[in-house]
Formats: sequence, C-alpha cells, structure tokens
Amino acid sequence: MEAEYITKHHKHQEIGPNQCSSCLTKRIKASTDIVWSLVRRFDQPQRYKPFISECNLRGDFKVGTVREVNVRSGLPATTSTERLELLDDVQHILGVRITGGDHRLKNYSSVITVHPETINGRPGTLLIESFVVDVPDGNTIEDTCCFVEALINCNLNCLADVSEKIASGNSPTESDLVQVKSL
Ligand code: A8S
Repeated sequence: MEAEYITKHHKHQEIGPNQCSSCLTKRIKASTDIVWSLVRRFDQPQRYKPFISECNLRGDFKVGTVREVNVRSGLPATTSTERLELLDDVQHILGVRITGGDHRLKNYSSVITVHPETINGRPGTLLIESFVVDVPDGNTIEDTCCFVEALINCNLNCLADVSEKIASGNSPTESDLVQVKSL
C-alpha cells in the first residue's frame, strides 16, 4: 500500500542534477480525521511544527495563498514565504512550495498525504511526506537531504505527539509542545 500511495501522490516534477529528493513516513496512533485536521491548517503550521514561532496568511485561506512564517532562533533561517499549491480534503493531500525567505532552501516543494491504517486494532494513520529542493552552493546532496529530513522528522514526531494527545482526550499543553521543540 505504502509504495502505491507514493507512486500515486508523491511523484515530483523531474529532479535536476543539483537537487535532492526524499520521502519519509510516520505511523501515528490517531485517526486520519485528527491528523488531517492538523496538517490541512496551512494557516497554523505552528500547531505542530516546533521550529515555527508565527505564521501570517496573505489573504484568504485557499489554493494559491501565501503564508509568511517566522522561524525560531538557533536555525540558519529567520523567515520563509510559502505557497499553498494543493489542498485535497477528499484524498487528504497537501502540497506546499517555498517561494522565498531568509534561508537556504531554494525551490523547495513538498507533498504530505494522510492514509487510514489500523494500528494495534485501532484507527491509526500512515503519513507520507516527500520533498524536492535545490542543493545549496557548497553543500552535498547528502548534507542537504540529511538537514531537511531531520527538520521533517522533528515536525512529524511533534505532529504524532499532538495527534495522539488529542486522540486520547488530553489536549496538548504548551509545555508538551516546548518539550518536543527542545528535541
Ligand atoms: C516544513 C519543512 C521544512 C522547513 C524548513 C524543511 C524551515 O522552516 C526551517 C529551517 C530552514 O532552514 C528552512 O514543512 C525553513 O516546514 C525550520 C525556514 C524553510
């Protein structure tokens, strides 16, 4: 199934010689309703992305809308400008492209899909996130891939944490989020 989902939804445009691309998966013990309700909020990435401190939408929430995000200190970045490319509430697909900002990820584009899966006999979620990005001058493909994968893994671990808290009826508290942030 996983391979089928990837072939179906995670085919990025042709990957250039100076680009890198990868695909990560995460299993979450919460329903797709819960996980998708967090992932789809293009206007509120800070609900589960620990490195984002603030987000402002330019205009209405719809495909084509741009958000300005502020990045927490300690990273080689301060801001990012990101465009909502695809939001499919039926198939649960979110596509985002980074169009600018003060950071080193040029031509970054990502797709997240969310799929129902039974985990230990309970409703769970398989999340798949893929990306493609330019390799910055002076960096290797491996370094770039590692850097981006580490950031995405932090996001997905935090997303799992928040989703599983909601699923168990405990709303996540600010201190839970701070704990994940410091990982
Ligand atoms: C996402 C994925 C990534 C975000 C990266 C990879 C970023 O927000 C951070 C550091 C950077 O150097 C680049 O889905 C950028 O958010 C945390 C500012 C884009």
